[in-house]
Amino acid sequence: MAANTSAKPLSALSKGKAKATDADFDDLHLVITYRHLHAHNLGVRDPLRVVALCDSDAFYAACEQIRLGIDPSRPLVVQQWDSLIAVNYPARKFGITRMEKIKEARRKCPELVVVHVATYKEGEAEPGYWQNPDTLTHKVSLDHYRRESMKILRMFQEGLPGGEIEKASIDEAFIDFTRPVREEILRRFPYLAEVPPDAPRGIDSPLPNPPPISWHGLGTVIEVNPSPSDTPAVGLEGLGLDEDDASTTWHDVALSIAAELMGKVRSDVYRTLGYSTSAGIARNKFLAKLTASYKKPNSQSILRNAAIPNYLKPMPFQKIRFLGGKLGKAFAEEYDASTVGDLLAISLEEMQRKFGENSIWVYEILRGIDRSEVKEKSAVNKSMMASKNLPKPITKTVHGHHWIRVLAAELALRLREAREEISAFWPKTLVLHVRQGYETGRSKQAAFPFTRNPDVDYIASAGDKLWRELVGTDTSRKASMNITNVALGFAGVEFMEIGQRSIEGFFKNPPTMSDTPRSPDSGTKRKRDPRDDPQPETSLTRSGPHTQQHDVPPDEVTSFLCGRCGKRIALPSELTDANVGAEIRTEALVALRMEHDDFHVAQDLAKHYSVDGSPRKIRPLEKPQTKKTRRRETPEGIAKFFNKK
Ligand code: TTP
Ligand code: CA
Ligand code: CA
Repeated sequence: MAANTSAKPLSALSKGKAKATDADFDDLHLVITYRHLHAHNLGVRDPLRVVALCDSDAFYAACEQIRLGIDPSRPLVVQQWDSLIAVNYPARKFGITRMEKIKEARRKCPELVVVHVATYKEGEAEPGYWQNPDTLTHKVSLDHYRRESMKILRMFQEGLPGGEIEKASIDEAFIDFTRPVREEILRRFPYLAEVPPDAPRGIDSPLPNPPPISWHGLGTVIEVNPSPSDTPAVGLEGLGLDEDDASTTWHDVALSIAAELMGKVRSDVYRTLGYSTSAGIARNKFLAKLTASYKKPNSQSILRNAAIPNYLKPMPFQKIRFLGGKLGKAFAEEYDASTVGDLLAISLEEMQRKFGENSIWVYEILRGIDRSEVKEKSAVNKSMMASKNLPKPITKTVHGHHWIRVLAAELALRLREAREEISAFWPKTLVLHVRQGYETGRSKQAAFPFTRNPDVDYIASAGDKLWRELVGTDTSRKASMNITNVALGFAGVEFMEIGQRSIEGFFKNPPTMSDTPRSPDSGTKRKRDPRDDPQPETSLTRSGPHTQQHDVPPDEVTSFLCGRCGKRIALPSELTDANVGAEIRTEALVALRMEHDDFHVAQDLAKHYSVDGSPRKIRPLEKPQTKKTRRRETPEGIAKFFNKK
């Protein structure tokens, strides 16, 4: 496919309101000009934009394998209670999956190494790998994984100066390579720095033809015209494919440079820390994420623009995030379609007539268009929260102390680590949140006075005080207490200006705080992969003054608080960009809630068949709640596919 000359004006592309044309994937063939190359602020409209998603392979399993110094070729799984949460690749060869029970996994592979995830236990300041941890008394600790994850992220940050990096979950990050790659293009091809005097359209002239690219050693280049039987196993890795025909574009050059940089930092991570990773490199976040799973483990794949159509067309569209639920089903039924290709025949007008204005989002994603930005998340806005879903609810106030201590141990550890990282880090407020049954929960907060030694005892005693205030001390009362979740956390993190005033001095005049008790989640939003942490453990990210220009307005709802697990579930960052309409977000949020509810059902089922042989009652699905979203009227358009049972 030669780069054609039917360039679409950038403005049309940026608004996302471009009229549908017959030529799908039109914007893939944008002619790249000197203006594009020399501009520094095209953002998501940049035709030289390159984004990667790098995900660690079998992450928790790798963390344990490395921690224990186990031979990486040995099959290993990570267990949480009686389920598996991570399975390394050698274990996958035995057909073991995350869905399995431990017993079944051991049956498939008798030499399986099984490591139970670390847990907090009352009376211990540190999480540990105890014998027979029990969900009735212990709490999962993901601290080790979080720490290892930070080490990897730091290597990315150090190894990729100039690249914007967004931590997307505990084991993955998006990297925007656009800026460093542009610099490298100008360094390698200095003749591009000046517009030639004879260029026909001045700065708007197309760049000269790019040089041929040797993809050798850069990863698996997804084929432009794959034969139907093509699988990743017969990719083009190592073939030194020289796409020196007319189809090579400057965007391919950009991808190849990003692949070089990504490959280098991946191998540094592997050599230094031992973690193998898989990356996808493409023109935007959506495609980078898809491409990252093209070939795993320990691999990177590159999706050239020219390869996008044939890569997407055979893909079952219901695999795309947010098209997996009722909306996807409705599309499938309405158009008798199953693949992306099937839906490409549907015009934007037709889609919008049937599914509402907002279906432009679907229309675009099917064509590989995603304008969400890679946004570095500032550590400055962090607060932290430890939470435990109680399989055995608390029915007596005196039983709160056990969990307060367990949660306090986690907070003490995390606070200590945060302070090792940033010594000026100090939380202003301690928050306690409890939930009974399906209620949203109640919370109480208090100033958290500074101490040099914020240990378990210190935090637990402040937590106990909040508990007494929130839950009461009345042991005689025949209160029908049924607390199913307890969360203790820090909010309102301060960064003390050490040097300007002493630490103690700082706290003599504590900043005034709102007296209104509020949920630890109100006014917060965070990004997380809800699957990354099946144990309801929450860490909040507050949107403060650092909120980026393109973020949605702070008062807009971009997340919800799950009434079951107390977790705040947030929209993926692709959807929190202001360019994405508020309506889409509302709908996506409802979809997300359904997805999350499904996750609980799966967990309930797993519990139901627990090895202790006592089938437990499966709770009914919570009705998807729309009241937290801003939309009050009956949802129209694609929304109705998300919130009707
Ligand atoms: P994933 O990246 O989804 O999976 P993975 O890293 O184990 O394997 P892959 O090589 O296929 O990427 O999740 C990262 C970690 O998050 C995983 O190691 C364990 C945790 N996790 C859970 O605890 N529960 C879950 O349901 C999922 C999906 C992940
Ligand atoms: Ca992973
Ligand atoms: Ca992941």
